Amino acid sequence: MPRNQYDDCWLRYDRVSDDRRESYRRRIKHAYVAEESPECSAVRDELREAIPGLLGEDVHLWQHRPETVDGFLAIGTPGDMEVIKESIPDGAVDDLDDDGYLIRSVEYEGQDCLVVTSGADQGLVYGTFHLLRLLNMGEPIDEIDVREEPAYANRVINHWDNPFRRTVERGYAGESIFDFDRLPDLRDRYEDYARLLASLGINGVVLNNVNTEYYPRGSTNEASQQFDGWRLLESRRLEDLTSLASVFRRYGIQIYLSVNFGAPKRIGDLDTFDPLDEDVRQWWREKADEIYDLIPDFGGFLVKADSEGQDGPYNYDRDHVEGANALAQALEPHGGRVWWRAFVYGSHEDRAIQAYDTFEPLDGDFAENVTVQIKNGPIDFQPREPVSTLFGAMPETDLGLELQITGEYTGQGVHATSHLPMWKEIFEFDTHADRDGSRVQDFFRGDGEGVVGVTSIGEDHTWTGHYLMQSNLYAFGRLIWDPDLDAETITDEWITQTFGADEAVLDTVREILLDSWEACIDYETGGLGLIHMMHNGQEYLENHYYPAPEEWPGYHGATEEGIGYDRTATGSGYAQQFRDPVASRFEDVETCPEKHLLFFHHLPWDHELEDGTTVIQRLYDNFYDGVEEAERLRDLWMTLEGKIDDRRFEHVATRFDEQVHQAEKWRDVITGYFYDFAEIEGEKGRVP
Ligand code: GCV
Repeated sequence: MPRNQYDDCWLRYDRVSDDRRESYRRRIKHAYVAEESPECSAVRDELREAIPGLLGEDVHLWQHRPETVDGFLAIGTPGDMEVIKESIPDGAVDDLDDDGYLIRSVEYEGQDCLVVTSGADQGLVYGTFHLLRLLNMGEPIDEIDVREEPAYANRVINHWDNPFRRTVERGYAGESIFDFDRLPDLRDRYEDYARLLASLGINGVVLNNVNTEYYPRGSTNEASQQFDGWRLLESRRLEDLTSLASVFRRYGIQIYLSVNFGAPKRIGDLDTFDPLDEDVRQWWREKADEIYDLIPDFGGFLVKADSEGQDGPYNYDRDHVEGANALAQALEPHGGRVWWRAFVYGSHEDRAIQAYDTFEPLDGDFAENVTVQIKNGPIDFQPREPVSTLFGAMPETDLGLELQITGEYTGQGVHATSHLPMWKEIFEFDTHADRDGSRVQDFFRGDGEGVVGVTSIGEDHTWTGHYLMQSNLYAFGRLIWDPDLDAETITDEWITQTFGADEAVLDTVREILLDSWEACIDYETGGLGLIHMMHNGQEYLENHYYPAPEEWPGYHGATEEGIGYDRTATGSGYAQQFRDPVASRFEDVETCPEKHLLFFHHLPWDHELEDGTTVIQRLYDNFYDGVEEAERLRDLWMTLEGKIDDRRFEHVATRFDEQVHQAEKWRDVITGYFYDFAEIEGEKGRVP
């Protein structure tokens, strides 16, 4: 049973099998944990939580090295403990990152021990969670020798939570977990959330939505404003945040805020927010000083500027460098960082080319503590997009990759869509840009760089609105700790910790998750690179769920002659923003991969693909196959009845029915829409 009214996710700590229990007991029933830091107190709490569940008995936590017991677990830095200093070779810890750690089974003065060590307390938290993951999965620990460091220095979650209203933009799991109005009062849920994140190695959380202001369509009236995250920079709100920061601090997680570029005017008493105005710059400096007095380990600011109604430097004819650097100079004395988003619109008819056009010329001009945060694709988290052309194009700038954990366009937490295969595809993509490796995953490894994920967390008892979608949060954290982990390994880890070790459950859930993304691509887009065919409803927070290709003719380009968007040199030129050989591969219709074909090319409906099938027939086929695949995944889930608890079984089963229903709807609406243009019947009865 979960210890709270909400789910434990992968930190279930269920009783291990009897044979494992004996070997675990020998080294873990007693634990000796360094005393000093907040992180070490979190480690102790986690052991108190985990070990009784796993072993069925309490752990004995020692303040001093236990001499009278047979074996024990020691967690600390070499400086903390003699046992570690003596059992880990000199220097083994010194060359680790602060977040890195070692886990070793050692013999110490005739005792069977287990050591978790690091050069810094932060690494001890990660090392402990790693060990607990092994126990949760029933892995052997008698001959264990682990050395780990994260691939990226910054591993950050972005919340799109709207303070004081408790809504979450593109969140599908109920209200925001953050009750900003009641801070400094804390909720149990904050700590459990921090535990979940730390167990994955996440080290930063942006607490609020990048949209810090929002007016309903057609209105600019202050009183009608619906989002007011900008208020978090008010002095009394900052004071409230100190308690939340202290919860995350214990787990080595820094907090950040999304800030409104117009804050000097909105919150301060200035009549301008021009980034080159000295009073404005001073205002930001004083604000930063105030924040760091309260929260010394504050991470920094995230900014969405000059995009979708947010204020920015363009208000004063300044550019993004001038805007970002004004905030950066204020944070710099405190070690803080500005994460400046590259998600911008502009005058171009093709939105895809905008970010590159805007940001690439600015390479080298951003301050050292600015990171340009770039979505994985040039449009907006569509089920599949080619990667952003900015990756590899700004060698003199710190870059951050923004991924979406929540599923704005992949079923909105109702459909079981694993994003992990998509992320692997993105990470592995070879840009042929000149750096120490040219895959997308190679561009974020500097100290001021990293990967961020827009989260799906909410008040729902599942945290993510769907039990299976917890896997996306898990996968995000594990992948950005180690991008070389394969999708099967990560998925298996999640399933085993979440549902137990039953082989049938493991095989079935793995198949569902790993096949789910391609299914979603097929039934929502037809699998040839089309995007953006969803309904843009009036309810801002709830739209983008249903199909409505008629609302976006400019994105899919359907006409009586053909379909697709010409992004080659004769069209918008997006293909040309890549380097060769990538540019020429996308440019040429013969070499462009089928999965991106209609993203880059506008083709006649009867254009023949390599196997002789026409474009329209392939679209029909893929939409129909997508629905059949959704049905197959549902049927697979149904085989688990009785093999997992009823609560989770029923919850997912109900959502699968809705998923199949929606998949049919997407198929019928979009194939019907295409048929009206093409007037070509589909083969095999695959016609609307
Ligand atoms: C936070 C898309 C989404 C918006 C989101 C925006 C962004 O437009 O639909 O909800 O706003 O991207 O990433 O800033």
